[in-house]
Amino acid sequence: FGSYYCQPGRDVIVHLFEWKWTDIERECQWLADHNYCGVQVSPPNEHRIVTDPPYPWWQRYQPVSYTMNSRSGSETQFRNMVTTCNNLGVYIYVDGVLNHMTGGGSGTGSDGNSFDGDSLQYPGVPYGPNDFHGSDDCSTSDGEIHDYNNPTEVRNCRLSGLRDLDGSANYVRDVEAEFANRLIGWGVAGFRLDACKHMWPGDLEAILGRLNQLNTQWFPAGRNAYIYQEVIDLGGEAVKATEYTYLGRVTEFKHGQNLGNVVRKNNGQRLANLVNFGEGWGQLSGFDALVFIDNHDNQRGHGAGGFGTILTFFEANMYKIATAFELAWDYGHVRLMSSYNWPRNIVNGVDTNDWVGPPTNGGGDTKDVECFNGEWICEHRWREMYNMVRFHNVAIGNPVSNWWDNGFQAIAFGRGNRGFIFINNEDFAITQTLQTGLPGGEYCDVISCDNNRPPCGNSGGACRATVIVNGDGTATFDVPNGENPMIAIHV
Ligand code: LAG
Ligand code: CA
Repeated sequence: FGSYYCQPGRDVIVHLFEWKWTDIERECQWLADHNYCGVQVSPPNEHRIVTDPPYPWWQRYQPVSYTMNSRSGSETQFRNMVTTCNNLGVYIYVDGVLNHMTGGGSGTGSDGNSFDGDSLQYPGVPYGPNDFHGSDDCSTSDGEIHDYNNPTEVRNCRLSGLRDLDGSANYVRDVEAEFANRLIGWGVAGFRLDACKHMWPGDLEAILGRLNQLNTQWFPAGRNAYIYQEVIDLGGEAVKATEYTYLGRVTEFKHGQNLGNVVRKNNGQRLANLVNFGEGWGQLSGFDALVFIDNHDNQRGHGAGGFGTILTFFEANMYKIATAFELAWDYGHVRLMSSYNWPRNIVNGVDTNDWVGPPTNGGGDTKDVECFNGEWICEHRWREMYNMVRFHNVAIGNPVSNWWDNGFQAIAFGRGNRGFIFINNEDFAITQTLQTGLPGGEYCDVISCDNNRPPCGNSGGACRATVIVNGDGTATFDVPNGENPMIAIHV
């Protein structure tokens, strides 16, 4: 389940976090035009509606049933989105929450079904007490996970009070597979599976073994859904990411942590150290890894966050440097984050507004997306990002070549005869002649310009000088420091 299907020349997926289905449906044309492979969407099934705090984003990680009315829209809107996007060759990856249901308390979910987390009743599924882990398989006194050195506790006890499903039960496996197969039947291409550290690999294997193949209206016959499992493994815990790689890809949280530390120059880190980035840094095999600079959790200090480490749109310049490296380098399957703004307020290392949901029309009613209005950030629409997505696509299949560094914070490398990038994270500008490996000609810097070949486009005046590659492949780079201190060229 670790191989994914994209239109030729596309590879990168983007998480349109908390976007409504109608907005994603509209965005797919833009994504197709800019060569994105697909979209990760927020959990589409019925969830708890939390009012204290008011309508946090995390209410969607408390399933109430597997029916399809959520904060992002209705079943009809979801299906229309999948159809439209698939017809454009942009595929949909669903965030699947299979480990648990709600926390304690009772109420009505986003699709009108009742739930009672205290008595473990979820009639909309239906699930009852027998479908959950209990004191027979979780031995902590309060039923919570405390000891991350105890794998049984991590899998069978509750994560933050969330009612923990018993994935060894055939009924639970059948219900979850039926849900996934319903989505696959509508044309969904795969799943980000939430909280896999808290599920037994064998239970996941049993659920995945029940999955249908992708809908042949859009996909070649015999294709499996693409599965990437969320396992936070920064080392030092009992559960390892490598326990899951036989099933599909696994989120590599070390990737964004390492790149955040390097670009921030934490602990004397240098860009030059990236020469063997990836497996050489103790990360998963690139063929097993789903990689990202930040995700919806760690950008706000949840799940493996760290405000001095993880880069986000709040530190746009460093974020663009890290993302440009990630997209130019040859490691892992890249997922970009597309965020909404919120009043981040870090007090003693905690964001007091870490719960704040997407822009609303009042209450829990999400506003339509309007990129760059101060509310929706749309990182995937930043020129530096989508032009580097293009660089990435053009470079597929070509290993890193012609590495150069100054021993400190300046590096440059190519991808065969396809592309070349220079990143200057020093405090001074650099002029340097290098072998690019590219065919001779005139290239535009795609970090600052609209096009890769003349006419470069002025991109609101940002466009910098073109780069002349000589017949022997050499070129002289004048790379500024400060804002966008990079030059990237590609065929
Ligand atoms: C994940 N991956 O493993 C998601 O990426 C992450 O966003 C989910 O947590 C988590 N696992 C469970 O699906 C999020 C928030 C939590 C929130 C949880 C459930 O990070 O903070 O917990 O979703 O909504 C919240 C409260 C807790 C409370 C719990 C149960 O913050 O204080 O105990 O709900 O009521
Ligand atoms: Ca569990």
